[in-house]
Formats: sequence, C-alpha cells, structure tokens
Amino acid sequence: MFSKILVANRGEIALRVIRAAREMGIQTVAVHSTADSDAMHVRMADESVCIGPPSSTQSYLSIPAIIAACEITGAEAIHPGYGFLSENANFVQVIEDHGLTFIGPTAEHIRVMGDKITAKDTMKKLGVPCVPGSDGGVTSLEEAKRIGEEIGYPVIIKATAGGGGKGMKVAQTAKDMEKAFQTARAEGKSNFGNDEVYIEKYLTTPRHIEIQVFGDGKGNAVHLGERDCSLQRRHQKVFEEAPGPSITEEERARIGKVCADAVANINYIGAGTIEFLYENGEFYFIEMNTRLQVEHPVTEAIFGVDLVREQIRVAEGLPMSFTQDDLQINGHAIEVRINAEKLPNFSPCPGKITQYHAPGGLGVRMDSALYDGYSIPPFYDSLIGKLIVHGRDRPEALARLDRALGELIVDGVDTTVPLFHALLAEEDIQSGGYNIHWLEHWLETNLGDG
Ligand code: MV4
Repeated sequence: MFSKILVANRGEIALRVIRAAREMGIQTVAVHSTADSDAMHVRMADESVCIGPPSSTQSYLSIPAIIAACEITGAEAIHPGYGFLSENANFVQVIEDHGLTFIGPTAEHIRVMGDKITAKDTMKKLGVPCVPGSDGGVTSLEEAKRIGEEIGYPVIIKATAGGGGKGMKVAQTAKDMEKAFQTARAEGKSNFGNDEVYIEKYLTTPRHIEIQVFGDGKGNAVHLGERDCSLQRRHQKVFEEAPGPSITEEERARIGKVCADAVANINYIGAGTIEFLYENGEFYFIEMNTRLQVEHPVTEAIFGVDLVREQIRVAEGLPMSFTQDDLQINGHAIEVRINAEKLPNFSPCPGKITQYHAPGGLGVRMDSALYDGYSIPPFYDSLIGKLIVHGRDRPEALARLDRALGELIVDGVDTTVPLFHALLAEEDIQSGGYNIHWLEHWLETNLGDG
C-alpha cells in the first residue's frame, strides 16, 4: 500500500486525485508553479513543493523538478492527472528508473497508442473495427492518390503524431489530394517533428463515441460503457454524456466486449479510452487515450465507481474492486465544461473571482478548484470547473443540469455558462440528435463564431 503519492497536476483534476487518495488513507503531495502558490490543490494536499516559474514547461512539465519533489517528500508514486505529462512515455521511464511508480499505463502502451498508425495497427490486429484506409503510413503522393481511388473520396489525411485536430486534412476529391497530403505532412513535421501520415475514408456526419476501459495489467479488463462527446468546438469537448443517446444496450455490450478483450489481451493497466466515430450503426476506431479523461465523472456517476481509486489500486498491484458482472448502468449523467472564456469568441478570461457559489443538491457534482477571492492565472488552460449531473433518465439529467447551472455563481470573470443555458433550450440537445459538426454549426448561426 502506498503511504504517500505526488500529484503532478493542478486545478480540479489535482483535487480529484487528492480526494481519492485521502479516502484511501494515502498522504498527498501537491506540486505547483510560483503562479499557483495560492491554488486550491496546494491548500488541499498534505504537503506541497514549488517546482518552478509560471511557464508549464518549467514547472508542470519539468520531469527533473517533479522527480526531485518526490525525493524530497518521500512520495512513492505519481498520479499525472490529464494533460501535462500524463501521456509522456519518457516520464514513465524516468519515474521507473528512480524506483518510483507511475499511476497509469506502461511506457510501452503510451508509446504505441501515441503513434496513431501503430495504435490503429495494434487495435486492428486485436479485432477492433477501424475506419477503412491505408495499411499504415503513406509516403508518396502517388500512393496517396491510389488509396483515394481505392477507398473513394472524400478521404482524410492524418499525421501519425497528430492530436487536437492538428495535422488533419480532408480531400473532397482527387484534385484536393496533393494539397491535403502535403499540408498534413507539413503540419505533422512542424507541430510534432514527424511527417508520417496515413489515410482514412472521411466520415461526414459521425458521432464521437468513446469507450471507457480499465485493466489490471494482469490480463483482466472491463469496459464501463460509452460516453458521447460529439459536442465539441475546435476539438475541445464542451458537453459530454453517458450513456450515449444513440447507443443501444446490444451495441454497448458488443463494442464494450471487443474493447475490454483488446486491452486484456495486451495486459493494459489502468484507465483507458478507446475513441470511435459512430455512423449508421457502425463503430470505427480512431484513437486510444492512455489516461484518465476530463469527462470520466459521467462514467463514475452512472456506474457508481471511483476510477481514480481503481487507478491507485492497480498501480499498487491490487486487483480492481469490480468485475464486468458487477457493473450496471444506473440512470444518465451529463458533464459541462465551464471555462473562463468570453463569448462569443471564447477568448480566455483570467482574473479574480469576486464571488463563487457551487450548485448542490441531489445528483449534482461540481469539480472545481475555485474559491472566493481566487485569481485565475493566465498561464494555463481555461477550464475552471466541471458540472456533472446525474438523473434517473436523460430528461431528468437535462432538467437537473439547467437547475444546477442556475444555482452556480462565478463572478469576476466571464464564463461559458450562458452557452449551456442556450444549448439546453435546443430541440436537438433535448432529443440527443446531434453529431460532431452540430455545435460548430450552431455557434456560427447563433453567435457568429467561426
Ligand atoms: C475523422 C473524422 C472523419 N472521418 N476521421 C478529429 C480529431 C481526431 N481525434 C479525429 N478527428 C476526426 N477524424 C475520419 N476518418 C472527423 C474527425 C473530426 C472530429 C472527430 C471527433 C469529434 C469532433 C470532430 C470534429 C471535426 C472532425
């Protein structure tokens, strides 16, 4: 049993990890930049270490500073949260070289899934359905054009090292291929130092459906259903729900088993998310994330599990505390991401919080590191809270979300809260009839965004 762990993150996710550790009787160490001396995660942890100046590269991304903080405090394991070093295989390697434990997957699994071509190749071999496309990397324009003819336009060219929509170009017809191919390669090179690309059939109106998986590293794994995260703006999710409004029990059981079997097969350890595009009743694998995700609370709500507790357990070599048969869906959950941003352009809006009041009551969870008088620093991402609601069914969750948003007070900065009130008034949101393009179209029509 770990007696002390270090949390290599900030904000609401640092609190999330500290809370799980405390319930397990584990001491916690917070790390922070000089800009975060007054941050809630520093206050909530048992101990804290300042690891550098405001810039993330010199603090939350500094591997030597984080390892030193472990050595100073005697922390035995590191939880990375999401973002920052959470999917950095080298970080995992360094942690292990220092005799410490990374609370997450192996460096090898992070590496394989971090390269989209090897990830897809691995998943395909494990029996996971993939988007039709090139078999591995495509190096010449001639080959790209041949694949375009073979699978049929439109196609999408993706950088293997890509992420967040960077290094991704659609070719609607053969005459777009040259430009799309060269641009995707150039973006891969400049953003990730890797110009390798692959090609897929472009799905025009899919939903983004992701399956939560969890493994013990010893060949046992479960799935915890899906989340529908189709409502995104510029590849940033804004509204997530579980279960997916378009997914049947039979579909969930089938794709869930495929995913659980796949990760069991590779002895995957910890939390993972297998991302799919879902169109016309078919699932097409696109990527796997080897971390706890921002939107994990909707899964926790409907399954009644603590995913961070499970991450810590399996990192210690303990078994998961449930089997697939123990996992039953109860009701419906929705998360909205509250950002300190000014509408209509979503421009970052850091500054001092003059008043903060979190909503409460039945089925309401507010994960936030805000407090009255806190100053949101300008150096990090603009997520300031996640409001998660849980109801017996989807209509109850939607009504509860509207009610809870009405109780929330965040004064002093602009937030994305007004967006959610407006979205809840939309018939397509009430019915669940949206796809990955719905929100951008709505923002353009209603806010002139884009
Ligand atoms: C696609 C696609 C359509 N067809 N792949 C966007 C980011 C990356 N994770 C994968 N992405 C997409 N891949 C094929 N073959 C459309 C997208 C996409 C998207 C996916 C999920 C959620 C929002 C999106 C917005 C635009 C494009």
